[in-house]
Order: sequence, then structure tokens, then C-alpha cells
Amino acid sequence: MSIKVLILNGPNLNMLGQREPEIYGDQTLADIEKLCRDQAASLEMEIAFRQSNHEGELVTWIQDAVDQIDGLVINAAGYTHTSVALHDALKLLSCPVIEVHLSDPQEREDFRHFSYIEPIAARVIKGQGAEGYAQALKALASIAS
Ligand code: CA2
Repeated sequence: MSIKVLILNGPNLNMLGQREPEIYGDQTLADIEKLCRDQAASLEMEIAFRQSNHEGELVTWIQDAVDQIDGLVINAAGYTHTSVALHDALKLLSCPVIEVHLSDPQEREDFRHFSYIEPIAARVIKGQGAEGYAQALKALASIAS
């Protein structure tokens, strides 16, 4: 049976490739989705890949995933540093959660140093660019199987 993984992307990540390539790289979110689909195929994983600019929509998707998935990958973007609501929603899941960031928030402004996701995460992958998403899927394959 294949592992089911939900990949969630937070606000502004739909703008990737259009601004700040020196920080986030030049790949678009569609490129990252393709990279994830290729990696998932080689790991025999079933993935859903979503992005929202709305905190409540992300919360609802996490709630809907309870008991439906084997792993979650989340780049909560700006909500990483602000969202108690996402922290609370992620606590509903019994499957492993991997936190991903394209850049390394620890090496940037002070307000990016705290993460509400990290206490829930089995692993945090940061500063690896788009490749971090593929690493997250590989990590889930070894944890969740
Ligand atoms: O490095 C990451 O992946 C971040 O999660 C990206 C977030 C940032 O708030 C986090 O601290 C670290 C920002 C995503 C914004 O993406 C943009 C893409 C293109 C143009 C402008 C913003």
C-alpha cells in the first residue's frame, strides 16, 4: 500500500520565481510540485500538493487530513512565525510532520527565528531550496513506512 502524503504551502509561495530569487531560488511553485511528484513516484508515494494565502484554509485542510494521511510536509511560510492556529491544528495529526523552508530562517531577520511548527515537527529541513521538499518526502518514506 502506498504512503499518502499531504504537502501544504503557505502565503506568498504562489509568487515564487517572480521576486527575491537570491533568497528563494528561481523555481516556481509549479516547478516544486513537479519535483515532488517525480520524487513521490520514485518512492511509490501518493501526494496532494496545495497552497493557500489563507490561514483558515490551511487549518481546514489539516483538520480534513486527520486519519487520512501517513505524513504531512508543510512550508507554512510567514505563518510559521505567527500561527498558534496552525500549531493547534497540527497537534490533531498522529502522523509525522516535516517542516520545510527554502531559505534558512535562522540566518535571516530575528522575527523569523521562532517557529510555531517546529515543536510538532519530526524534522525541520531548511536552507536547501526546492530540494528540501524532496528531502522531506525521503524522510517521510523512512519514518512513515
Ligand atoms: O524560506 C522559506 O521557505 C520561508 O518559509 C518563506 C517565507 C518566509 O516568510 C519564511 O520566513 C521562510 C516567505 C515566502 C514568500 O515567498 C515569496 C516568493 C516570491 C516573492 C516574494 C515572496
